[in-house]
Amino acid sequence: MEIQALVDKFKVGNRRALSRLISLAENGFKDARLISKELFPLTGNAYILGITGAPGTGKSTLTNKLVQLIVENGERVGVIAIDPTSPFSGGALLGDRIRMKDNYTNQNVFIRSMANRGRLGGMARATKDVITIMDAFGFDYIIIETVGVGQSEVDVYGTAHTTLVLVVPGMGDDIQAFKAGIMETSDLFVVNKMDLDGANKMVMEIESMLDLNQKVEVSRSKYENSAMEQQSWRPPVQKVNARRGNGIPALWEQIMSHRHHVESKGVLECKQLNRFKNELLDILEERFKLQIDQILDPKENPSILEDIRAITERKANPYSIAEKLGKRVIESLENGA
Ligand SMILES: Nc1nc2c(ncn2[C@@H]2O[C@H](COP(=O)(O)OP(=O)(O)OP(=O)(O)O)[C@@H](O)[C@H]2O)c(=O)[nH]1
Ligand SMILES: [Mg+2]
Repeated sequence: MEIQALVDKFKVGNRRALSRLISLAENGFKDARLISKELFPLTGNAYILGITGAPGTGKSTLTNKLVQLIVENGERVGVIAIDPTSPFSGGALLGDRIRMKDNYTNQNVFIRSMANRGRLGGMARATKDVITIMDAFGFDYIIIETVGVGQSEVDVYGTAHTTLVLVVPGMGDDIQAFKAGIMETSDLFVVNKMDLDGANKMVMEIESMLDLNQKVEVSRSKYENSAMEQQSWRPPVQKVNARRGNGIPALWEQIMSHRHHVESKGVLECKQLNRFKNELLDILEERFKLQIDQILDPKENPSILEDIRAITERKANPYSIAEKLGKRVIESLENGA
């Protein structure tokens, strides 16, 4: 079968097979399931970096610099750009490609942009499959770049080992824009564009926010045990100029020191717990949703029309019909439909 043949090529390092498997996993739950079965056992070696921040803060520029550094260290890196500002035409995606061009043909680098199909959880189930596939391919690092708005940054934090949040000078005035959540979803703050006025002010504002945050009760934490993580790790704040590369080696040292923290203090177990709990939720949601869609589709299930008629004629109520359909969803899941 096709997937098996691709997997065989993938295992000997064929990049086209890598690309193709990613597309298959992105496009279909069933293929994703088969691919995971083949490739998941090969994973667990990649270190995952998340990079979030508002549009235009320099995430792609920074990613490019980190990619260069990783490759210079003799290691391999996969990049996932989630929801570039304009996914299908011109703009950001093209920009991303141009900025990342130095590395584009390099065998040790693989870059993939993906649109986040408006899924509930922000970062799609598919993104997690792409991580699995890249990890199995043997990348030492996987960098996930995503615009830090709403759910996606929380989702990245729940998946990555180390999450960087980018800010730029001038954002300081609306420091309130840092929702309470951002403190809990950052391992490291990067003040990019340090060549612009106000970089030091920005650093100070973040530091004082961190001071404040340490006093906030830990019970608000969205992540199990993350209170413990947060207590023993105060996110450093690093100034950089991602365009010219200033501060990048220092930033890398901070990342490595967070990596050391993660790997040495049982933090990894907490991260894994959250990460795979989220992944299971994504898979289950999608699995159930597919089945529910089928049962509500008159082409797949003509009797749904009678059920709805019964509701419109007030012979049944929506809850009783939903209960009946729910049982059918579970039956069809049990039959492996
Ligand atoms: N002055 C200055 N400009 C920078 C720096 N880093 C990046 N830029 C510029 O900021 C602009 C946006 O950079 P990107 O890397 O595309 O930002 P992004 O966060 O990836 O943007 P989106 O993916 O669209 O959200 C580009 O014009 C960069 O050249 C910096 O350190 N200083
Ligand atoms: Mg970008």
